[in-house]
Formats: sequence, structure tokens, C-alpha cells
Amino acid sequence: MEVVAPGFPEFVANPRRNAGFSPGNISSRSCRWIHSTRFVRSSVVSSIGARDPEASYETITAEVVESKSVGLLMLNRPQVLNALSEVCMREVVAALKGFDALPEVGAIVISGKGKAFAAGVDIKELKNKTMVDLFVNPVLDQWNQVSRIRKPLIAAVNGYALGGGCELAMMCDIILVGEKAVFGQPEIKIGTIPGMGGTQRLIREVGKSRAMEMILTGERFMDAKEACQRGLASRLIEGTNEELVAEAVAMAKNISGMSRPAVIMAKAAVNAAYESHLEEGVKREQAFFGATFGLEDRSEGMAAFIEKRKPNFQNK
Ligand code: CO8
Repeated sequence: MEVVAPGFPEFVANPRRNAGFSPGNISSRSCRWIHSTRFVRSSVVSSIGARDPEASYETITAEVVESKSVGLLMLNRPQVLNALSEVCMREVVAALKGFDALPEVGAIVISGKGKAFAAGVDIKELKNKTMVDLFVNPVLDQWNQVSRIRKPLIAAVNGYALGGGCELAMMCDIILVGEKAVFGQPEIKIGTIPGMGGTQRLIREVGKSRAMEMILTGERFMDAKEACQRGLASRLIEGTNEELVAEAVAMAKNISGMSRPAVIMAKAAVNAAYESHLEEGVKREQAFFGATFGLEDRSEGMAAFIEKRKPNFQNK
């Protein structure tokens, strides 16, 4: 049976190697670094390495909350509507990889401080780039690394999610919206096109006609209600930004209580539908489904259901 799909989690493929994951006898901070280092060495080849997610950053804040079960990343350039600069990109990717490497963290929330999620890539930085710059510097592929994070990503979007901001939200697995959420791809109005997966993902989310309308006019933005109706977002949370983020964190905490390897396999199987044709996606799903039968958590989950008790998942 072929189970090792691209991105297949190392600790599922080789659970013994991870048997020593026990933060019990060392401080959580040093534990984080051990796992971050192991993660970078063993399974990720990239130019941005995992960083201690709680290190201090210039353009984001990152912390582990809910008894360390949830990674919370806030874009933090409210004065420019969280425009996504290159420093911001490096920090986002490094913090997400850090969360991905932390064994305690089961899911991650991304949101924005102030009145926007993100109003796009920083146009003041983009303005002076040349075609050669974009080919030589793998900046576009760096953003794409967000979509390679293995743990679930929940975007809590309120205010503008435009251009790269809309694309960043769509790289996440679940989008929750506040009442002021606005999605759009206005790049055409500044003489360019979406470059972080927008042309590919938006059509899958909202259909060809609406995606074309948004991308070709750069206008006709989508509000929170329409985003939910069309399936771009899964739920509208009424109230303040803090309430929206709290709901996203609660959802992340809930997911974090599930069997970690089963969650990662479920995410990879759903994403196979995005990345491949139906037949190939179904094959990948079957492989992951079969792989869950190698998990102790699968036996425990089914036994707990039959015995009418809460499952005690060990992430094995
Ligand atoms: N880049 C840089 N600065 C921005 C951006 C941005 N994308 N968006 C807003 N700002 C800044 C403004 O310049 C302004 O700064 P300042 O006070 O210094 O003048 C501040 O944020 C507040 O913005 P506004 O005064 O414009 O606020 P309004 O409420 O009047 O308008 C809008 C809000 C409608 C969101 C407006 O700011 C706007 O149209 N922003 C640009 C939206 C846009 O075009 N986004 C797409 C950018 S291109 C992109 O994302 C490409 C992605 C793929 C390429 C990947 C390459 C790595």
C-alpha cells in the first residue's frame, strides 16, 4: 500500500523516531527548539527555517495559547492595513514552521490586527521589483510555503483581505469571517495579476464567473455574507474582532484535541482534491484512510465510542 504521499508527516511515516517527544522533563522553551531543529534538519528543505514561534517579530505577533495547544499568529502592521512586506513574509513562514514543529500545537490561527486582515502585498516594495527580481528571488514560492504547513490553519478574516491578503486567507484550511470582511483581487488595477495562487484557488472557491469578475475588474469585492454563501468562508461570526479570533482559537483548540496524525492525514487527503484530479485524489484518500488503521489513536477512538467514553488520544 502506498501511503507516503508528498508532505506525508515524518512522524506518521516513522512513529518510533518520535517516541521521544516528551516535553515532561525539560522546559517547554528548550523543548520547542529541539523539535524545531529536528524538524528543519529532517523534513523541510527551504530557505526559511522554523523559528521559535514566540520569538519577537517586527511585523507579526506569534504566541502559543490554550495550554500551548494553539498557535496564534497576528499580522501586525495596522498602519498600512497589514500590507505583506518581505520581512512579514519571512516572519509569517518562520513562525508557522515553528508552530508546525511544536508537538503541543495542534492547529494554528492567523488573523490581522486593526481594521484589515491584509490589504495585499506591500505595493511600495513591489513597485521597484523587476521581472528578473521575481525570477531570481524565490519570493513567490516563499509565500507558497504557507500552503505546505501540515497542521490545520484557520484564517479569522475581518476587514480587507485583498490581493495577497485574500490569497493568504485562501492558503488556510478554514476561513471564519467577521461582519466587515471584504475579499478582493484588485491586482489588475495596478497593472498586474494575482501571484500567490489567487487565480487557481479563487475559481475553486467561488466558481469561474465570479472569480473572473473579481480578477478581471479588480472590483466587485465579496462581503462576508457572500463569502459564506459561496463557500469561500465557512462561517460568519458576529461581534468584535476579538470575538472572531476567540471563536477561531476555540475551533483550533477543538481540532487540537483530536489525534494529531489523523488530523494531518485528513488535511492532506482533502488537499489532494485541490492538487490533483478526482481519481488521483481518491487514491490518496484511500491511502491515508488505510494509514489511520496503523494508529493506536484509531483503535482508541473506536473503542471509546463503543464504550461511551471520551477518547484518550496519544498522537500515535
Ligand atoms: N501596500 C502598501 N501599503 C498599503 C497597501 C498595500 N497593499 N494597502 C494599504 N496601504 C497603506 C496605504 O498606502 C496607507 O498608507 P499611508 O497612510 O502611509 O498613505 C494606509 O495603508 C491606509 O490605506 P488607505 O489610506 O488607502 O485606506 P483606505 O481605507 O482609504 O483604503 C484600501 C483601503 C481600499 C484597502 C486601499 O488601501 C487599497 O486599495 N489598498 C491596496 C489594495 C491592493 O491593490 N492590493 C493588492 C496589492 S498587490 C498584491 O497583493 C499582489 C500579490 C501577489 C504578488 C506576490 C509577490 C510577492
